[in-house]
Amino acid sequence: MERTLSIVKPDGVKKGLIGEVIKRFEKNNIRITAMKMLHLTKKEAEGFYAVHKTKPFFDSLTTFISSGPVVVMVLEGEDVIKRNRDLMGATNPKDALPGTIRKDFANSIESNIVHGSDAPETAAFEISYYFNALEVCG
Ligand code: 3AN
Repeated sequence: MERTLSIVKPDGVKKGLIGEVIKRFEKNNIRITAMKMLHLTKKEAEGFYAVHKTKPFFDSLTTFISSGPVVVMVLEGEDVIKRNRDLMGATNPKDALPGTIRKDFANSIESNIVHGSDAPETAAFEISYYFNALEVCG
């Protein structure tokens, strides 16, 4: 059994897509074991995206993710890291396959509706960034 972190980003919340994203998880047998809404400060966003600190898009990315409320969730299931990323689609919505969340709803590589951990190590860090052990039902 694997865990991953999902975020409905500020553009997803503004477009009214929280329910749509959750529906896709539930339809695909992905269990939600923790969930909350929060509005990150710029500093909190920088801590979360620290791996991208040297990238040219770091400032813009952290400004965007702290621009409004987000919904963070822990997802659980077999092979859930990959299965969530398959549901999300490619980072750039132009490259995303039909039927994926990003193809269906995202505007750009930055405003791309959802985040999902990309490996077990990043999932562990990202889950612990938002949730303590008591907050994850599992
Ligand atoms: P993903 O979210 O698909 O795992 P990452 O981890 O490569 O993608 O990038 C993290 C976030 O940084 C992306 N979700 C996207 O919002 C943003 N991002 C990635 N590449 C670019 C880029 N070239 N220009 C602007 N934003 C980017």
